[in-house]
Amino acid sequence: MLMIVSETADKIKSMEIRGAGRIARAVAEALRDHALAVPARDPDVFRQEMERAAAMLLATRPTAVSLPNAVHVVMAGLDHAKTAEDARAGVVRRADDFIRSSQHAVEQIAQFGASHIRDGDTILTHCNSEVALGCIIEAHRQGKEIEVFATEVRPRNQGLITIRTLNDAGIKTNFIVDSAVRSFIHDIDLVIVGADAVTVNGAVVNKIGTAQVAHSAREARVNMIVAAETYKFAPRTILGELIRIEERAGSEVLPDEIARTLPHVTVRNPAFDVTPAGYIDLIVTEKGAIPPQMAYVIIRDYLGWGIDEFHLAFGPAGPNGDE
Ligand code: RUB
Repeated sequence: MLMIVSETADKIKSMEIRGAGRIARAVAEALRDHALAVPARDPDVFRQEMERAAAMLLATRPTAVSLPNAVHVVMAGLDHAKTAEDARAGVVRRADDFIRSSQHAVEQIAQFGASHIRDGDTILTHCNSEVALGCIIEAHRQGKEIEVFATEVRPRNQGLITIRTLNDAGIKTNFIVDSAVRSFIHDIDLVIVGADAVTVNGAVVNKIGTAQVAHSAREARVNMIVAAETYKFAPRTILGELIRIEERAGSEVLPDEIARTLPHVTVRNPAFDVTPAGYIDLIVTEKGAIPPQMAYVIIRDYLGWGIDEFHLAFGPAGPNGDE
């Protein structure tokens, strides 16, 4: 019964499906297809089946907050349903709405983001972000003469996907190793990256190396913008919850046969890092561009989490019991 869901879960774990936006849409699709496949007529049994599927998807990768946000949005289709048919219809409708609005958000951000790119700009991007690339490609489509520097993105080489996409769009692109960012930063007019999570204090969690790129950009006074749909903002950071940074197998960095010969060496392989709000000029969302310090407003107004829910969930003392 969980076939569809476990296939999607495996693809997310193996990174066949990757990138925070694509992961979110795949999860919504899997929950929708699962809802349609579950024969349950009893609403409680149907709910349990859906909760099992949601748990399986949530356990795939820990960092991209678009995943739990998509699950939350779709599973809300079960609320107030008196019959399994109502619950099924609620899940399907919410999943379809989520997928549609996610695609619309990507297009909208491309428009807003492109307006921050000037004719003649040289742009640096890191990793492979659908929305960041959307901004760059839209600027090119508008006829702006642009050039891109794209990093390799060790250890998984997502930069290869990026340069293929840029090449296919006919955009002049330079491919560099991650450690060359500092050497080229004075040739760059604007840095654009995506996000896996944006916390309530405006910090951005994105592919490992983003924080180093941001540091170089700040030192060279190059602006850095982050392209992120509102469902990449992390509501639970209001409650003090931290974003978990995924640490992946050391074999992605150093082959096991070499690692075995080095018993005193431990390979560390965090997949993401945190760029503080102070290094980011703007976050471009589908609702418009905001300074990172306004992240709380997005969480409250567009994800429906505010200080009231915080009090409802934990009482005025907050999650740790401190006033
Ligand atoms: C992908 C990554 C991307 C964000 C945003 O990491 O860090 O920059 O997910 O991507 P991984 P998008 O390859 O480990 O999933 O804009 O496509 O959602």
